[in-house]
Amino acid sequence: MTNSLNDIRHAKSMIFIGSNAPEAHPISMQHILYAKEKNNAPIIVVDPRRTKLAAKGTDYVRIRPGTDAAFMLGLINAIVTNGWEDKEFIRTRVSGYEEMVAVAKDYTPEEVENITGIPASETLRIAELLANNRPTSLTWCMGGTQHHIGSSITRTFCILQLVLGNMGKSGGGTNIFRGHDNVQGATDMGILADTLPAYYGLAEGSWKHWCKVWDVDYEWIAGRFKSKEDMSKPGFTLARWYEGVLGEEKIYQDTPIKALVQWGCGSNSNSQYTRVKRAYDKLDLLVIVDPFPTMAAVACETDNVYLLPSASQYETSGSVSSTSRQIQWRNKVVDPVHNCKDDYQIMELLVKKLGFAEPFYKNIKQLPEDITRELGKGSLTIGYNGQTPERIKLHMENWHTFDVDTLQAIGGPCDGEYYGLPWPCWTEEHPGTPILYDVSKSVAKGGLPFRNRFGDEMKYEASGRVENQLAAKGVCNPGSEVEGGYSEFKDVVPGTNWKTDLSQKTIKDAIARGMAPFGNARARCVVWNFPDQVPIHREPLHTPRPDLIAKYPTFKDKPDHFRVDTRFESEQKPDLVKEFPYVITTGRMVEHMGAGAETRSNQYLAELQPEMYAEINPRLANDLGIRDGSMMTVESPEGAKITVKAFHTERVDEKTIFLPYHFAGILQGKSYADKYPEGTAPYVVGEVGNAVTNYGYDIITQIQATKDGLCKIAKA
Ligand SMILES: Nc1nc2c(c(=O)[nH]1)N[C@H]1C(S)=C(S)[C@@H](COP(=O)(O)OP(=O)(O)OC[C@H]3O[C@@H](n4cnc5c(=O)[nH]c(N)nc54)[C@H](O)[C@@H]3O)O[C@H]1N2
Ligand SMILES: Nc1nc2c(c(=O)[nH]1)N[C@H]1C(S)=C(S)[C@@H](COP(=O)(O)OP(=O)(O)OC[C@H]3O[C@@H](n4cnc5c(=O)[nH]c(N)nc54)[C@H](O)[C@@H]3O)O[C@H]1N2
Ligand SMILES: [Mo]
Repeated sequence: MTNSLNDIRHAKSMIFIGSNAPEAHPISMQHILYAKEKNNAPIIVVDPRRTKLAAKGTDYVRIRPGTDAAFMLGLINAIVTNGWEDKEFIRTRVSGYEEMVAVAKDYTPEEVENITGIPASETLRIAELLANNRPTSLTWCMGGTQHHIGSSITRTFCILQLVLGNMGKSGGGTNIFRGHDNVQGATDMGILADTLPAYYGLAEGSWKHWCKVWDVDYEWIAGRFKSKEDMSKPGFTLARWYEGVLGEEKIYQDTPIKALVQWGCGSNSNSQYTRVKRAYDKLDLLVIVDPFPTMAAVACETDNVYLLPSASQYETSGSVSSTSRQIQWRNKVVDPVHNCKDDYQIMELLVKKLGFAEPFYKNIKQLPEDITRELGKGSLTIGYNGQTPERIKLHMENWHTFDVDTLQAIGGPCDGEYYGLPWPCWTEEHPGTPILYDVSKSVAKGGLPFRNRFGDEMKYEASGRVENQLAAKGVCNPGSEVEGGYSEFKDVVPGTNWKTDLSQKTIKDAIARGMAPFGNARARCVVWNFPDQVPIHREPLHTPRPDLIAKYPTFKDKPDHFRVDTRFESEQKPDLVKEFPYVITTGRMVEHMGAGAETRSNQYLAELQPEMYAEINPRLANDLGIRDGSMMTVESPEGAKITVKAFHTERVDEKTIFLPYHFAGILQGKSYADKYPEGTAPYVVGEVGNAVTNYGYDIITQIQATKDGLCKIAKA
């Protein structure tokens, strides 16, 4: 999130794309509805389903799943054609603009109508609405990401905001509502297949940086890997770990995966779950660390399964990072019940047993404070160094002194600081950065320019044009020594840069000179190392519109994509829609969480939503003889079939089926309810929705495409 939930209160308009906040982020609604009432700000909802957010919105745009990039490029086209772009912002702070506009010019409102199903007049109307109501706060969630071109789609959202000049401004920004309470913290910590903490990547220099932070010998760590090459090679992702076990697709490591530790993972969250289940069955060892036994624990046919019941968040303490980049301290409410151990204890015991405790724990004396300290020391890239446990706790104790509109403390011990010291918080004196890329404040007071990466100049492949990547003259934070763009800071301490200088002299030096350690550059519309340098529309792999494949084909197949071949072109079969004529999309409801192990075990929530179902349009249902409340089947092109209750609703159109993915305990009709250890079965079991989600993964991140597959349905 570039801004914060609270900052949405300042928006003059809001656009939500693939986000259903009343169900998935109910707390955020207090700010959204505040802006609607106070500023008369329109709420534009772009979603294939007429959601609860659409019900609270002023404008609802029904879009065909997976076509948001086309809609965004269409909005940009309409904005530029009418001269509504923010010319000064673009001239001074954006790069690759000409190259991007050259792409957007093909996305006329009429072409967008053909691709997305949104009437051309609607695209023009929404463009005008955004142009007349600046700044717009733009939010996207999983409806924007879970597609094979999810990374391109999300880039078009950012580019739209650049074109409108809505970045770095209160009430504007790209505000991606994150998932779990600490998922921002988990991402920042590097729980990904291709990065060390704080997005340092896996290159040798990154490992050496973290080895210095951890105070362990680099060569010793390197010796734990098969080879240095292996050490720098991204691992399997969570989306496709099971391919490493099954060995049915070509994998890029010597031996298959034999043991799996799942730590706080609900299991039936994986798409193509029947394949996933086969991988569980094939494992030699499965360890599940979770307060609840998950679907994996009961459906797995392997004998060697260990359930380590961990304590919950209420039984332990530590720092967590919110969607608004704020760090908060979570206090223990009660001691762990039932002799459970908390996650730190389980990890420490495991590390001890494996013989790594001595090198890794030598500087961790006070748990969990020292973990926060260690992370802060190394996470210079995103400015986690100013948020000491002492400062975070002081904010928690004095939260009543912070203003709800600005997030700034008014008087008291945190006077002038922003709540939760939102990162980057560069030093122990820094107040935190409430809005990213805001050049109206000094860097020392929480301002920031755009970051300089990949050099100071760029030559565009398509046009051959060379462009300076630094911000134009005159654009800088107040008090900046250089009155315009500048490169990132390096060699203040010889041989280091702002990201690797652990003495933090480089960062302090930059701030003392009124400058940002990472430079002052332009936001890029062209990313040279992505397959689509300027994002474009590509048809979903399993598309209901095969006539569009020729013009908007998917990518070539991608070998060794996180250690496994990933199909694109060879999976985009034009005839599939004949047998599987309906679009299947999946998502959330407010009463259940994720894979549902927790919420289906809560008697009150279970009572509110006791049954797996499929949303189906009444016209389609009636045509197929499927009565409201009767059973229907949903079948995937991969051959999985589930039977669920039909829920007639106009929320979905006549070609789309929606499934919640929170249910488990039953897989293709087979119940595992009796397999739960005594007294632990959830109140509610149901068919795993992910059994019928389709093949498909993002070309960059490999996120699973669970929002735009095809299916076949029938009366059960
Ligand atoms: N109660 C509850 N709250 C949760 C969660 C939960 O499970 N339960 N999960 C948390 C997590 S981990 C996350 S990531 C967030 C997710 O929060 P959201 O992303 O808001 O939730 P979803 O229901 O997955 O998807 C949002 C919307 O995207 C729409 N959509 C689907 N395909 C498309 C498309 O192609 N284009 C567009 N524009 N829209 C599309 C869906 O119809 C849906 O209404 O929620 C978090 N909050
Ligand atoms: N079809 C479909 N599939 C999806 C999605 C979708 O929209 N559609 N969304 C995807 C998204 S965005 C996400 S984030 C994933 C979520 O997928 P998961 O992360 O697998 O889902 P959760 O149910 O949130 O899993 C969290 C688990 O952590 C456990 N837990 C809770 N607290 C603690 C703790 O303190 N310690 C430990 N060790 N465990 C704890 C819970 O009991 C639960 O089993 O699902 C993905 N899958
Ligand atoms: Mo998520």
